[in-house]
Amino acid sequence: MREGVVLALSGGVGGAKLALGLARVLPADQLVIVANTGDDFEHLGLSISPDIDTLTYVLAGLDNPATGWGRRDETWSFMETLASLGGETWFRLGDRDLALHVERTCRLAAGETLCSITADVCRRLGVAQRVLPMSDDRVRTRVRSDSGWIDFQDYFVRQQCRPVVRELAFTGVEKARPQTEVIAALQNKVRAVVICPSNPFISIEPILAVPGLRQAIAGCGAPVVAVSPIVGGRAIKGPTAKMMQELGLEVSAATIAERYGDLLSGYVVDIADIASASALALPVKAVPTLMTDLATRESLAKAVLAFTDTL
Ligand code: FO1
Repeated sequence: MREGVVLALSGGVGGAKLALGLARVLPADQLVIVANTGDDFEHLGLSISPDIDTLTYVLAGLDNPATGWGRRDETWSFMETLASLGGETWFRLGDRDLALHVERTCRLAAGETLCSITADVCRRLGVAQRVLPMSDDRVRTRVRSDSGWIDFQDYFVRQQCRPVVRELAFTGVEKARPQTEVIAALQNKVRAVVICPSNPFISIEPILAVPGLRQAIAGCGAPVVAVSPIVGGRAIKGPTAKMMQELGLEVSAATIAERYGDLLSGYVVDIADIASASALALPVKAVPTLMTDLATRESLAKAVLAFTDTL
């Protein structure tokens, strides 16, 4: 087994599931999770980082199991009162979750970096793994639909992924610097880079688009393995399959691997998709990839790590 840390790239609810599986099978100091920040946005005057928070809550065991985002055991007095005042309530902010957004907003305004704030929140919530934003600079995913460009959360939440996606853009990414701790981890001993089963277009490609990051991953000397978010030709959650159709791509596990191109050393697909992936010119491992509970999160993590160790 190769020495070093496992670096996981994650965004959204699906990615956080495998991140939790990896966290349960690896010592905390051997797992570094790089979070997508393209979903971040300013809303109600607050700086909101959904993919960082989803990862943090899941690793802290505070996540809402029904939605995958936000906190469990929430109360909604803020939202109810905001509604009575005519405020915008399409993006649901629970009372406890709200405190994190307020605190992050204050600390960002005081000049603290997103990475530093995230590390402190993780420490306070008892998360021992490192959750690192892909960059401390502002990157914002936008979607071009038939009625023009819209911000990601407007597309994803307010319009519930209804608009047809013609194009995606990660505004600001050209000027974004990769988070220094991510680069440092990649220049240190790396056992494997795991691309979690997130939506590639909105959760992983923003990370790979940060200048220098894709090259640092490709050059880290460790295998890079992606886990397919498509199972049996379908996306488990979210707009991945719909986006693929709208972008004119075949909805298959193979298409995702082709999207990542020569970055991949190997690819993990669900048993249902082995035929689709068999035509790929790279090592493929077929295992059950549906993560319905803690045991399947752990077993997938173990299978992925065992596979990376063979590459
Ligand atoms: N997703 C929704 O579909 N509806 C919501 O009201 C919502 C609120 C929300 C609040 C905090 C947070 O961290 C995430 C939240 N999400 C919500 C998820 C968010 O849209 C993420 O961007 C998705 O999980 C995709 O990454």
